Amino acid sequence: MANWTLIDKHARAWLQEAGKRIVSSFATTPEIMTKTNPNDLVTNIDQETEQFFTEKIRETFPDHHILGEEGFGDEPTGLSGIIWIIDPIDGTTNFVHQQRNFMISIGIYENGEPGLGFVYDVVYQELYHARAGEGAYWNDKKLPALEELPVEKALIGINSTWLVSNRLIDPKETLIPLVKDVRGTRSYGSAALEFVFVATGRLDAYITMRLSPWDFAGGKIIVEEVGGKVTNLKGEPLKMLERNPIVVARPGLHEKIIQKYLSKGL
Ligand code: 2AM
Ligand code: CA
Ligand code: CA
Ligand code: CA
Repeated sequence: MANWTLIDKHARAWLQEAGKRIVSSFATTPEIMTKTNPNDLVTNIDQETEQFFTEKIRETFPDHHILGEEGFGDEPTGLSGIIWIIDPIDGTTNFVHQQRNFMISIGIYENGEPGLGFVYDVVYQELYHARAGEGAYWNDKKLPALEELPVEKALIGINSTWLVSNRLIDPKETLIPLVKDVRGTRSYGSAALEFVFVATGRLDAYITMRLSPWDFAGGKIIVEEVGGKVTNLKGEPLKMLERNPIVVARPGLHEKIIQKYLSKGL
């Protein structure tokens, strides 16, 4: 059984240090590169931050496994043992264009079961964290359990690209009717930020068609600790080592969004 108290202590210290380094990097221009397409950015700061965590973890917990977006981890093929799933900068486009609205996201699992979740806003120094079974926190404030809310009163996070025709969902029968029925929509450009906004009640739901494990691993633990639901579009559990379409929401609202809207397009 993992020593979660010890892991938590180190993870927090490393988050603080990594955060300071990222903020100091604002003094210089980052080196911006593209990955799969011209809008898929990565910078030397994403890479250096992931390397910082992988070095610390390997030094302190040599038997732990690491899955990181930028490839400095060990590309685990299974979920056995303790695995750190790391996104060094979630919201790289925001990092490059805005110097804010990006997060460090870390989810730590043991044999596929949640252990610790961290989403850290390094600019505003706001830490969202959860330890499985012990609740979730925004800095030192314990977050209350999420309550139900009707669709008509909901503020939902959704990227407008999913409302135009795309290869993953037909929006006509699903997302467009949902967007018409809700109170409002928002798009923040960082999946981890949108997850913790659901956990704090600043958003009531977040829907996205394709997230990788590092985008959701930390936020999922935090949302579930306050009673929020995190599934694929059919209400099934996420595959922790694959890309997934995702709906995150308050209890009740989650089921309603799937039944009344998303199931119409499946
Ligand atoms: P990233 O910044 O770590 O890449 C909004 O773009 C959200 O989707 C961010 O959380 C972003 O994470 C994630 N995302 C996943 N795949 C992406 C891609 N190919 N291009 C841009 N953003 C991507
Ligand atoms: Ca990326
Ligand atoms: Ca990401
Ligand atoms: Ca990233």
